[in-house]
Parts: sequence; structure tokens; C-alpha cells
Amino acid sequence: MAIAPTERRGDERGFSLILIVVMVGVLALTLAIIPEDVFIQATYREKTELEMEWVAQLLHDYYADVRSFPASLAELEVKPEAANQWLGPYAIDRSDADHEAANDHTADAWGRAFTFVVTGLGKGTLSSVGRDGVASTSDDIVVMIDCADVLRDETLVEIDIIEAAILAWNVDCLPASPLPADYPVLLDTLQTWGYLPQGADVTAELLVDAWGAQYVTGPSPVFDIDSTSW
Ligand SMILES: [Ca+2]
Ligand SMILES: [Ca+2]
Repeated sequence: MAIAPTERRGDERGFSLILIVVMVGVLALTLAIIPEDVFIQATYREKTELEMEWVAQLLHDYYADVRSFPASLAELEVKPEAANQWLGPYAIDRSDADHEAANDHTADAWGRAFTFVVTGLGKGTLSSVGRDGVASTSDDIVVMIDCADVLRDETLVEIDIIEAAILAWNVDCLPASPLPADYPVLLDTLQTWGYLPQGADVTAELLVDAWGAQYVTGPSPVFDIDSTSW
């Protein structure tokens, strides 16, 4: 015998109701089994990780302008006396002001101060001690900051300036007087003959790349120079 359409709909409704009751029961049981603290701690950790990524970007921006890292995270907001190229405040100058208002960029979601340590030229480590409040344990959160791109850009700009001077020399003086392949002598020659500005500070600056490594040249006659740092 065929089942009347109205009876079938009634059965479906009953089945759906049972399904919902079972699902709500399972959810309630799950929530009862997992302590509330686990959810809170997971949120704290996620919030701290996101904030640390943001602070790492601020430290990178600071380094790009000042060419050194701040002595403390407070200097992202307050200009240090000696940092003439400081273009902050870095912690506030951000598109979503709500984020800044809701967060203290010097502390994690547990309210403990971040630690920032310079580990090398343009490199640093930002750390949170994590939930346990103890440094150097497995729940620590660590973000590396590497400003190699800033050093690379600075070096490329400098190489362009020096190679423009080499080109000008070559136009004027080749083939009679090729520049020597010894880079310090080459630099001194360009400065002495006015192809580059003179002065000990200029010499010191143009002798080395942003990592402090002396530039190298190809064989004489020299047409270009290179950095050995990349
Ligand atoms: Ca820890
Ligand atoms: Ca330099």
C-alpha cells in the first residue's frame, strides 16, 4: 500500500527532530568533556602569534628607516634621542587602528612582556614565554626577524652610484687609463679625480657593502663591481 504524502512528511520531520536532539547532545557532551580553559588558552596563543607577526613587521619597518633595531619595543612608539631617521610611531601608524587600540604591542595575550634580542646584523628574535610564563620551555612562541632585504637594497643603491662613476671614467679615460682591479685603489682613483665625492667618511661608506664586506671588481679594465654578501 502506498504511503500518503502527508504521513511521509511527518516521518521526515520526526527524523530531523531526533537528529537535531542527538547533535545537540553530542555537542553538549563534547563541551562538557573539554575544559573551558583549553579554548581560552588556544585563543590566547593564536592572538599572541598574530600580534608577534605584526610586531616583527614593525621592527622590520623600524630597521629599514633607522638602520638599527630599537633598544626596546617602546621605541616603536616613542622616538629615541639619537635615531634621526625615525619615521614612527610605528606601533600606531597602521591602517586598522582598532587592532592597535585593542593590543599592547609590548606584551603577549597573557600580559607578559615580549623579549626582543638582536642576533646579528639586521637579524633578531622576538619571544613570548607562552602560557607557563617560563622562558625556554616548549610552549614559548618565537618569531625571527631578518632584514636582509633592507641591506640588499642599500647595497644595490651604492653599487649603482659606484658603477655610474666607473662608466663615466671609462668614457673619459679608456683605453689609455683603465681602472685597476684592486678595489680600494680604484675607489681612491675615482675620488681623487672627482668621479666620486672625496672625504674619509665617503671612502669608508663606499668601500664596503651593507654587511661590511669590501666590494670586489672584475679584471681590469673594470666595468662593474659586486658584493660577496649574496
Ligand atoms: Ca614558556
Ligand atoms: Ca657601504
